[in-house]
Amino acid sequence: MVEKTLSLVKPDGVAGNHIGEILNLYEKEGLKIVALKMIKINKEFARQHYIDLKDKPFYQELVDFISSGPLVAMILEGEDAVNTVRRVNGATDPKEAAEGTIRNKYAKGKTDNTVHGSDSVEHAKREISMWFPEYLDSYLS
Ligand code: IDP
Ligand code: MG
Repeated sequence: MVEKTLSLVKPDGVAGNHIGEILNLYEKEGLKIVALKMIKINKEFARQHYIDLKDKPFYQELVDFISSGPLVAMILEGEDAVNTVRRVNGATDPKEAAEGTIRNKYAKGKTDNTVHGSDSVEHAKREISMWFPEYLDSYLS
């Protein structure tokens, strides 16, 4: 199935100069970058993005981190895009991330783990509509 998914290069990935390498890894997997922007989000937007994790002990730390500096948001499109991005990103904890994955290469910690990828097609739709409302009509129709 051709799908769309949302990926973020988190503030640590931007600060570490890894944007180009990360885009390259996605493109080499055959994923198409169909929307792309750099922004710094506020805490309210961060809380909404991670609303499903609101009861986790690390929620506040996560909200503070993801809103701490500029990040790169993109919509990626391709066959099995949701799972492809999550495979290329690697496990949440960089210590458990497989060799060659983005988190294995660049992530320093469990919170500052360099990238985000939507975890399902349903969540991807929600996240794309949040992060790219300006593309909603053309990309989700
Ligand atoms: P995912 O990004 O691999 O889908 P989730 O469980 O959805 O992982 O968690 C969202 C984000 O919250 C992670 O990418 C990471 O930044 C942060 N996070 C997850 N688990 C922990 C933890 O145990 N401690 C601190 N931060 C965490
Ligand atoms: Mg997740």
